[in-house]
Amino acid sequence: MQLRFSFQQNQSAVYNSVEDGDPVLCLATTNPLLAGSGQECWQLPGNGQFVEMDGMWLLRSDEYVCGAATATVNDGNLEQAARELYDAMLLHSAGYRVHRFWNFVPRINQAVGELDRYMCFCAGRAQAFATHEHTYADIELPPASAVGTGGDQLCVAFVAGKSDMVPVENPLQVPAYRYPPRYGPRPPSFARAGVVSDGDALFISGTASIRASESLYPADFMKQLETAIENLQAVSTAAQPADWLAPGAAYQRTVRVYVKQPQDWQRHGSGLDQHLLKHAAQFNVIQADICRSELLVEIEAWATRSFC
Ligand code: 3EB
Repeated sequence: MQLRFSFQQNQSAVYNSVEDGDPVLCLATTNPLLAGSGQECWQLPGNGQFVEMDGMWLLRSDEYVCGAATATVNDGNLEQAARELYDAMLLHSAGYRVHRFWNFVPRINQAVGELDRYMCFCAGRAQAFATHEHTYADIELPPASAVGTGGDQLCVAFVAGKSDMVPVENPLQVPAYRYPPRYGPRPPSFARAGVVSDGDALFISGTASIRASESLYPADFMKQLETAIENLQAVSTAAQPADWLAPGAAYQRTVRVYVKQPQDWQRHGSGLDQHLLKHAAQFNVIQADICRSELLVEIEAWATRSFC
């Protein structure tokens, strides 16, 4: 069974199909592709069954469940929609451990009264986690990413498994779930990374130019890229073994880069090509707004010892 992301599509949507007998759950988004194949595949062991529940498509086997959904949102209903989608994901992953969440928020930087859409999204997500706090205390939150997308579809996806996932924090950053209130009434609910204990896999959340809780180097793409990479290295070091992302290591890597302004990638992307992407088994660079308007780039990664 496979969870797949497909970028630069005409509209955001969830599709399911069977390819050579293998069930594929696909989240398509409109985010333009700047480099890479345009697809990211998460091959999961087992032969899952499709189930549709609460407006969400799930693909489920004994060992794994993944899910994806979209919901039409506007300034008025985004918080509630985020809460409902997270309620559904937490409900339908019960009995498994969520290893990773993904979020695409339409016009993520747009102001909503005193707040912005990302803060509204965080509020709804935090409310859903609060109702499941017996399973998801702050220190047990899974890795995630949350970036912008076009149109009006809030898109979410998750992977959960029976094996445990141990969250990892970045010593250079305040845990996101402890961000001070100036970043929004409810802090973001995610861990910087996670190690799947028996799966030999490391998930690194979306990682940007943030130290402690402050954005560094507004308007300087190269410095932001450098800071994001230092953060990637710091969190990989915190997750033992430290060499998960090193070029020669025995891991297959999937890297996804979100770039706000395509011209930044065109001018400066080659540095990243050498540094990180050249050694990746699959990678995509897609255009997306980042959750704080001053941030220009965010990088996430997934390293596995055995790539199916
Ligand atoms: C940050 O570190 C940058 O809200 O799920 C990165 C990863 C970011 C996940 C989320 C947000 C999220 O705060 C943004």
